[in-house]
Amino acid sequence: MSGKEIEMKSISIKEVKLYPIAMTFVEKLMTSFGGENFKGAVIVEVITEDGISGWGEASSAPVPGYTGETTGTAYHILHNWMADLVTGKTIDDPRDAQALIAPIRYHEHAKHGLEGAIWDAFAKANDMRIADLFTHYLPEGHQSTNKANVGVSIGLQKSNEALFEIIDKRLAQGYKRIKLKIKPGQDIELARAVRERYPDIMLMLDANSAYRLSDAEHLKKLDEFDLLMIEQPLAHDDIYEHGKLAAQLKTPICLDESIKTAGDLRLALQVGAIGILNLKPARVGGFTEALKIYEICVENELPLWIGGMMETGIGRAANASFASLPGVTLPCDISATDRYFNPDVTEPPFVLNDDSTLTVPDGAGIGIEVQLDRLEEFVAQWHENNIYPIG
Ligand code: OSB
Ligand code: MG
Repeated sequence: MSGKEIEMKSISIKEVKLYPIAMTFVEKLMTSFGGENFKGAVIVEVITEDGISGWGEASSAPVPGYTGETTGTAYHILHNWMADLVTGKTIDDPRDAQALIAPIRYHEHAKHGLEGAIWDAFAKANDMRIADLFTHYLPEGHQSTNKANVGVSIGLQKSNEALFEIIDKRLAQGYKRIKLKIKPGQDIELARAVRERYPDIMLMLDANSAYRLSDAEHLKKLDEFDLLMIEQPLAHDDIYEHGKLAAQLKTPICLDESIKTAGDLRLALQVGAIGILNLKPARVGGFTEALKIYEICVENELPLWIGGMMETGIGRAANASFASLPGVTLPCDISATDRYFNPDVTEPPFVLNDDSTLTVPDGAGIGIEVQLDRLEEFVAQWHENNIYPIG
């Protein structure tokens, strides 16, 4: 019997609790749009009538750099608008949560936080892993592999020596794919130096929208470094010009910021703007949209990996679960817990396996435990530092 015939138990949402938090990073991530001193997030707890707690993470940063959202806007939208749309509702298919919150336009990270908590609660109510719940809503044959293939994302550094030191450390830890941030002035020569020192590593670059189409000649120089891909070279809201650039580069173009919906991906495929997709459930407003996008990638044989927003263990566990699906074909930006936080809000930590994978937790839902005392400490840290004012 296929999983599809299992009768699912519905959940009724009694309450939504919000925890705006600030945490310190073990290692910051400097990108072409800047860096953050603190990790900001709004942790979302959905409590069901049966007393089950589901956990989600709205992981927008304190500053509107990567997306127009901030941690503050996520709190504002969740607190004043979004929580009410699901409170008191009964859900017999977790994909229906997307429609309940659809009257609110944009605010993908906020939506992902609430939707993720509902997916977790629903999986727990049905005593199954969130990874298996994803499989339930996919065509036959998309069982979790129980592991996520992962790499690590390294920020811009002050010197090549500082960069080499971090790369050495990450390779020694066992990461088999290295992603480096670039920006104008820290790009071609940086890639050359790294490639000379590490001739055989799986290497890719992420520009976070730092270039224009008129930089095509400059970007073509990257073709000689055998890069796995270049991520989001052009504008965050562009698809058309990425198609023009892709026609001139040998290095595959991976889109990140540009793809916020399944429709965006269809358009990018149509105009030849995309060779690889970085899918972040947070960027596309949750797992329901992420599953639609996953299916489009499978149908089009588009290489796919799961990106990250430096999530706490809550977002990380869900992302690792999604990344264990077989249509995810390239190493993901989901590193071990010690690359980001010490301590995290969850236990146990994610530890890198020898084959550069993370193991999907066995437990129901996201499969790891939220540490309420630590959560409260990080809420206090947010209040004390007024890191992302909401008023
Ligand atoms: O562009 O992929 C990005 C982190 C925050 C915002 C944007 C990006 C990133 C990363 C790190 O590159 C991914 C991670 O390890 O979580
Ligand atoms: Mg990126």
